[in-house]
Amino acid sequence: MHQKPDADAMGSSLALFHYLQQKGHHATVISPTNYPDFLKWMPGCETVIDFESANEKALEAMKGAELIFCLDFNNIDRTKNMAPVIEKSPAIRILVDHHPEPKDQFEYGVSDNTAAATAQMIYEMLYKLGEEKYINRTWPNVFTPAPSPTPDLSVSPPHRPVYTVWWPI
Ligand SMILES: [Mn+2]
Repeated sequence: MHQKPDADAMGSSLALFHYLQQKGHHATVISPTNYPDFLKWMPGCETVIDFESANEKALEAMKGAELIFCLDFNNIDRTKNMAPVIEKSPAIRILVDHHPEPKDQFEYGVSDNTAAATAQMIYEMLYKLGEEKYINRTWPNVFTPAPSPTPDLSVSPPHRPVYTVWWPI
């Protein structure tokens, strides 16, 4: 996720985290910087490592990574001090993002500036993979509108479906 993460950066990252965990993978979410208190309600937020305040722990987690998912940014520079570590890592970098004009810095990925949010792309990706059964209450409410919506929201075409995810209570 990008530095000073917003609800979409944090929500999409935690959503993918919960999915990967349920599939038996070892996943760690690292934020390049601290994040605002209003995001701390999201399930799993307490496990997020702040690259600046817990630098050694973050570097240790990145050292063994086989894949680095780059969510909600189009340029590694947006990860501030984490950027050189991501760039030098032997791990495969996978982009999932809705900002226009992604840099050629990722081995794989999907960039879709018609999506209202990266979280929407994560949902669609899992749905298309037939993995929607893993979307459950461990997920943060990834479709909560960000308090400060990005300008990209205004370019989303009106026909693009926006989902409401329900689960039994
Ligand atoms: Mn964002």
